[in-house]
Amino acid sequence: MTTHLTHWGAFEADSDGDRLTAVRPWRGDPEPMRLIENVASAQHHPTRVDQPYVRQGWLARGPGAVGRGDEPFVPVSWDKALELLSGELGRVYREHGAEAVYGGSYGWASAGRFHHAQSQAHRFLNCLGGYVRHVNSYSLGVSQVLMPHVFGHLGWVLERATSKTVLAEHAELVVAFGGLSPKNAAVAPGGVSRHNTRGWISAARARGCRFVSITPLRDDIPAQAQAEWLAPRPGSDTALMLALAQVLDAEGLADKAFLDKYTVGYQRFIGYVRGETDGVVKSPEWAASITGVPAERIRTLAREMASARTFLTVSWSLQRAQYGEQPLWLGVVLAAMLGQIGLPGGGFGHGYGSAASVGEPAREFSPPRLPQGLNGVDTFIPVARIADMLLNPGQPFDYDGQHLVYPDIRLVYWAGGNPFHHHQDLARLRAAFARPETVVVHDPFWTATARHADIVLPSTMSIERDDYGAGENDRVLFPMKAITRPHGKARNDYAIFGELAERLGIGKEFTEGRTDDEWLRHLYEEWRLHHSGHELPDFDTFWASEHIELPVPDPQQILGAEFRADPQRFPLGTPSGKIEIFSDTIDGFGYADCPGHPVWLAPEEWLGGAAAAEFPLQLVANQPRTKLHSQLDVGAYSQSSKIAAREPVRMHPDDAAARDLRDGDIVRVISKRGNCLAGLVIDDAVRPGVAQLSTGAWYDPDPTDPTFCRHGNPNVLTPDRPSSTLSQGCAGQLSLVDIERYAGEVPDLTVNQPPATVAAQHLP
Ligand SMILES: Nc1nc2c(c(=O)[nH]1)N[C@H]1C(S)=C(S)[C@@H](COP(=O)(O)OP(=O)(O)OC[C@H]3O[C@@H](n4cnc5c(=O)[nH]c(N)nc54)[C@H](O)[C@@H]3O)O[C@H]1N2
Ligand SMILES: Nc1nc2c(c(=O)[nH]1)N[C@H]1C(S)=C(S)[C@@H](COP(=O)(O)OP(=O)(O)OC[C@H]3O[C@@H](n4cnc5c(=O)[nH]c(N)nc54)[C@H](O)[C@@H]3O)O[C@H]1N2
Ligand SMILES: [Mo]
Repeated sequence: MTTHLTHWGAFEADSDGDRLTAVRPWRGDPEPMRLIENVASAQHHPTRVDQPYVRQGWLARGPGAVGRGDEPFVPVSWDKALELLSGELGRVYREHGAEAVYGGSYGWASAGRFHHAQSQAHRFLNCLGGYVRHVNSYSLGVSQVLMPHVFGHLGWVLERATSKTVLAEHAELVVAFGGLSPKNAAVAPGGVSRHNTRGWISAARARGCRFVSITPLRDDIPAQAQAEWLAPRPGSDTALMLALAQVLDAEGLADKAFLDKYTVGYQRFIGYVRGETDGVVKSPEWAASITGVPAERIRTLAREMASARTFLTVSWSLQRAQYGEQPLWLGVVLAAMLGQIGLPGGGFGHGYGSAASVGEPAREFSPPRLPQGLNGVDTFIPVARIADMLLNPGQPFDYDGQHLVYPDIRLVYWAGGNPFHHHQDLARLRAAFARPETVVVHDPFWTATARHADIVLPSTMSIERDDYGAGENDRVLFPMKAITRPHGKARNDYAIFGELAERLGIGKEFTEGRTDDEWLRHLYEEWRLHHSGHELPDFDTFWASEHIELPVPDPQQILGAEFRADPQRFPLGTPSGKIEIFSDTIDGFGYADCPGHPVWLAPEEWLGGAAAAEFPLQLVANQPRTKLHSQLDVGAYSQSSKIAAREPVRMHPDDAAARDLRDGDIVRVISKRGNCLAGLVIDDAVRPGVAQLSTGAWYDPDPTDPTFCRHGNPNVLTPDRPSSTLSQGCAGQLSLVDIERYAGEVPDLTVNQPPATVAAQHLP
């Protein structure tokens, strides 16, 4: 048995050289996840890319967008593909410069430190002179920008987050905005060794800790929590939080001493809460009308929070929405008003149910990584502005106090991500992808993005190559030995970039003369030398081992403990060094959609607004339970949750009855931007008025209508609208929709088969 690491956990497997013959969870994992079942079942699926392909029209006519996403592909040899691609890269860099290449290549790719596709792509493009990059992530686009203004660098907030073991021992009340989703905590970037969500929650509960889960879905928290479920209208948490602040203030429950010593700007904020600035007291009654949560429960919850050791956590999903700054900022403000930041079991957290890494104590140092080199281009975009960039070259936009301009992109290079999964308003993205002259994709699978490319190069899966890996904040470093040969003619991204680099005359810079095996050994030994004060085994010993453990200096860490002890010596990473309840910096930007302190701003699409008259259901497009994003959607576990091959959509029995819908119906989900098919699951775990359709179903557009996805990708429905001018982040979590029974004959899917191909000799 060989041990292997994925973003969703470690497993052990046997193989016959070509396929995995037996798979079982890594024996060290106390709460293994069924997502590992997707790997073996997807490996040789017909949608694996078996060899290089070039789009017919691009091959026949040269660079140009006409036919992209529609035309068949021509299988070509590796030699031919690399010749064409190196020629095209040479042309674009020569004629238009590095600023014409978008190489952000956002996406999760696979676990493994060396073969990390995005790092490989960045290193390669940097050797060529650079590329237009992206900043921030789809995950945390708001948090990454907001937190440094109000609480400190996000890396610090996440890495130094209070340990789950501390919460298990000390918290008396956990108030979880967005829940503590066990499906999400299955995953961490780079891998998870020991899943422990149910463990820490059970331990806390056994000690009498109470959980309040504030979400539209009852199952956003494990049953072990025995949580109270409050379900405000999605997008209205800000109002609920303001009312909690109002009660704390009005009843003298706010910790004045803490606020004086550790925060700035409280007076201006609380003036707004009291209604001094706009004449509206943000009372529980006011919030009840916005959120639908009874005023009395808001009032009593505020009192309970003030009288217990209370931990307040905000999921990442709350910030992946229009005005996503507000609930996140208020989470910090409420925790400051309770005065428990830096105390065991109290304070603030961000994403305890969003990823396994949050609440794992920080490692003393991180595992080896591939150096990416230096980017010769300064131009960047906030990651979720991709369609805006491609559609609006030369146009100005604002971001975090900066005035920026969109570049004129001629070539898009993607390795390790799937924008036709992750971006919003996919029909608009398709129009944007019709702008560049050339689109290049490396992927193991025929994803929708690969189908919208001109040159498609087959990458290996991580089980087909040697690597090593450890997840974010995870103390276990695993050797990840190849378990099988590569599928078909697939190659490692490193090998592809290495060959291209040779042809482009930058071979030495890119490879430094090393094979992949030599890189693994080199990076490891360099890293070991760098940390020579620690007992790290040599490479051969490590490679022969099952895993090694990295040192963790403070397993019982508490976010903000040093700051609490000595705010002068350990200031926060904010301009004032304190918690900024009012931010002069943000106020100075003058953005109407994110003023200087948190406020209630009604989103454009929510159940309390005018748009709900036409589209009366709030779609929650959250992360999928049976896969990671779009990865291995053809795998067995992902397929087991489909209904007639469509992605499941869940809704409340009352909403189903009002539409005369039955469990298992194929329905059409409709928004202002598009529509998709889905299989109906009726479930009272969903708040009335809400529909849940997770992301991840591979986009299967109707050939005559790209706004219609036959499979159930919610991103044909979601708006391509930024969180705010401040962060320009992804706001894909929420959208207004309606749902009806699908009247027509249910069309076949095509995305579960490879795209049409034509042989080279049939070219015009
Ligand atoms: N509506 C809505 N949309 C969302 C979200 C939401 O909440 N709502 N969430 C957003 C979030 S948080 C995220 S992080 C994004 C995720 O978006 P992505 O990270 O783009 O999604 P993945 O499906 O993980 O894409 C990774 C791709 O890499 C490929 N791959 C795997 N291993 C390798 C490799 O070794 N080499 C190469 N070349 N390719 C490889 C996989 O096959 C897959 O196609 O989605 C975002 N989209
Ligand atoms: N199984 C699995 N796990 C994953 C991933 C995956 O694809 N699959 N993706 C990983 C990635 S990249 C990321 S970034 C994280 C994302 O972590 P999150 O962003 O936290 O995850 P989501 O599933 O998008 O949302 C969590 C829950 O928030 C609730 N919610 C949505 N809108 C609102 C709202 O307005 N108010 C309140 N109170 N609650 C709301 C929804 O009920 C939803 O189930 O998950 C990671 N974990
Ligand atoms: Mo994410």
